[in-house]
Parts: sequence; C-alpha cells; structure tokens
Amino acid sequence: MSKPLNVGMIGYGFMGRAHSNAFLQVNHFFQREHTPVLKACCGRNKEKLSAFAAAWSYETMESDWRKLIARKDIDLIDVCVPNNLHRDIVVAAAKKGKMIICEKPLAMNAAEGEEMLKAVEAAGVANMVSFNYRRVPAISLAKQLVDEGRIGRPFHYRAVYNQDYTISPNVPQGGAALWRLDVDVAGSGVTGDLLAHSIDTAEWLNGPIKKVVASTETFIKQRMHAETGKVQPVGIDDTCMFLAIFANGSRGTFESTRYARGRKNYNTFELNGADGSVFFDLEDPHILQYFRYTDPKTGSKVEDHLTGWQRIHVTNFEHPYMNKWWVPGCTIGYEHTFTNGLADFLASIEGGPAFQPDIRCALHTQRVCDAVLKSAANGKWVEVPA
Ligand code: SOE
Repeated sequence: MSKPLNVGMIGYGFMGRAHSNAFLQVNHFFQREHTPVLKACCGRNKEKLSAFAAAWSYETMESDWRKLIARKDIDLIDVCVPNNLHRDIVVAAAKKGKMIICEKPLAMNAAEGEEMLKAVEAAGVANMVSFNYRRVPAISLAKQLVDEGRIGRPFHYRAVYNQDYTISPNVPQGGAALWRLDVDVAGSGVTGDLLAHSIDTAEWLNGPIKKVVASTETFIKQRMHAETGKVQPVGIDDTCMFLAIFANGSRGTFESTRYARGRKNYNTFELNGADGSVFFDLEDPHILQYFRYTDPKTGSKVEDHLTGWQRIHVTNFEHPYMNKWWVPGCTIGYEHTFTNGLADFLASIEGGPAFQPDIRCALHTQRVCDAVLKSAANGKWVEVPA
C-alpha cells in the first residue's frame, strides 16, 4: 500500500527544479512504499513561486518558511535555498519532527553544521544531504570496484572540478542568480560549491582526509552587487588548490576554479592503487575508466600484453541503478542522479540500508572545507577534526 509523503519545498531555483523532478519520477522507476506528494512550495518572490508551483503542480504556496515548517500536513522539508539559510531551516524543521533533505554544501561553516547535526540527532529525524554525484552510476561503480578490492593499496587521489562562468569582470555578484559569488550568502566560493562535491566523492571512495594545505585566490577583487547596484569587494575564493593526506596514507591533490575557459562542469577524479586505477570525467558521464593490474579473483598479475585502460560503458543491468532505467546501451543523465538518491533515501526510511551522505557525514566534508580555507589563510598544514 502506498503511503503519501508530503513534501514542503523551500526554494524554486535550479535545485528546486532538480529535486521536484526527482519527487515526481521516483516511483515510476523504483516503486517505493512512499509516494512523494508535492504539497507546498515556499519562496519570497510571488511571481516566480507561482510559476514554479504551476510548472511542478505544487498544491499550495507559502511565502514564509516558518509557516511551512509549522504545517501539520508536511512530512519532509527540502532545503533548496542559498547556503546562509540552511542552518536555521534545518534546525527549525528538525524541532518540528520533519524529515530533511538539504542541498550541499551543508552550511556556511562547520560550526553551523554542528548545530544542524545536534538538532537532527536530538529529534531522530531521517536526513539526507544532496551530494548527487555519488549516484552517477559510473561513480557508484568506482565505489564497487574499490570495495571489491580491485584498486588495492591506494597511493594517489586526484580531483579537478572546473567551470568558467565567472571569468568576465562584468558578471555581478549576489541576487537570485549569482548568490554563489556573494560570500555572505554562500560562505565561500569554489571550495564550498564545487570542491565540497569532490571531497564528498573522495572520502566515499578513499576514506577520510586528515590534513590539508591549500592556496586560494580571488582574481577579480570587486564586482557590482546585483541587489545594491554598488561595486563591492568580492569575498569568495575564485580558485582553490589543495594537497591532502588521507587517513589511509595516500596523497591527494584537489583543484577547482571558475576561470577555466571552456570548462562548464568538468568534474573528474582518478584513484591509483597497487592493483588498479579508476578515472571518471563528468563530461563523459557514462564511462568509468578502469586499469586492471592484478586480477583480484586469482590474485595474479594480468599478463603484460593484456593490460590497458578499459572504458566501461556503465549502462548494463548489472551496473548500479541501471536495471531501474532503460535497456543496456541507453544512457541516463544529470537529473537521474537526484532520482537515484531519492530512491535510496526512501528505501532507508522503509527499513533499507541507512542513507549516506547524511548530515553527520556532510559535516565532515564541511570540516575539510573549513580546514582548506584556514590553511589558505595561514599558509600552513591544517588537521581536519575527526
Ligand atoms: C555551480 O555552478 C553548480 O551549480 C553547483 O552549485 C552544483 O552543485 C553543481 O553540481 C553544478 O554546478
């Protein structure tokens, strides 16, 4: 018997759309016990909110998130608003006993994240942080290969996450479209926005990061603020590079910028171990590259004339999530990563495996981000609190 799960969506931007689509699609493909119902959406701009409600068929609208959270007919609050609002909404929603989905990064900083963790754990509410790239089937397959012991002792992890949309000095900061450039709203620049994804993936595949040393730069020091109309100092990091030491002893390099001309959403990683390597590139999202040096079944080395990088087209029924979608060879896209994640979240509240990443896990990612920014400021290696 299907149980309704009444969703209260806060926000109507890019992520509001991505999550709404997942709520509507999930049961067409995954058949969970709960059926998400788009009960209410909430936002400040009446015109935009009405258009959003109409596009996704939300039943009702609220202009104040506190009112939405107080409603008895809402089971789950989905936080798709700028980072400076995450903490207050999550803490208040947890106190009202609502389940929570929160966009990444978790918060403005780890101190806020700690308050959020305390609130959700005190209330015992199910919670998820939307690091959607874990649910790209090729990235999930990389995790499977690691867990199957095919990489062996890890030595190197290399992550790059580059975009190019802020190169022009004429791009303003702030406002509905460009709040990610306003440090008071976003908390940081590429570190929280892009590298948080890379860190989440890295720690999932290769375990916790213990220590970092970083360098950041703000290339364009002043931009017009879309809300005030004034030219104001820019407080975000436009680029961030850091070295990492993982708890398992392997070494990592992380690089991110929004000034890589030609790169739109170039998110890559490579993990090199004694027995094999994996490489992924979001601009080629259906492919996982795998280099097999040792055959884990026999423990023997692959014959030299047969070694080489394999390009695995991750669309077989045997690949993560793919038996829920189309037939082998047919690809899925960006939006499906949100649906896959929501399916796992619903499974977790229906007695399935605990959902990851939750707020506890995302707090560690936030701590790595904080350590990176601290190191960039003081020029020293910084330990990440456990
Ligand atoms: C930034 O441009 C952004 O929209 C991020 O905020 C998302 O998390 C990322 O997945 C795509 O790029």
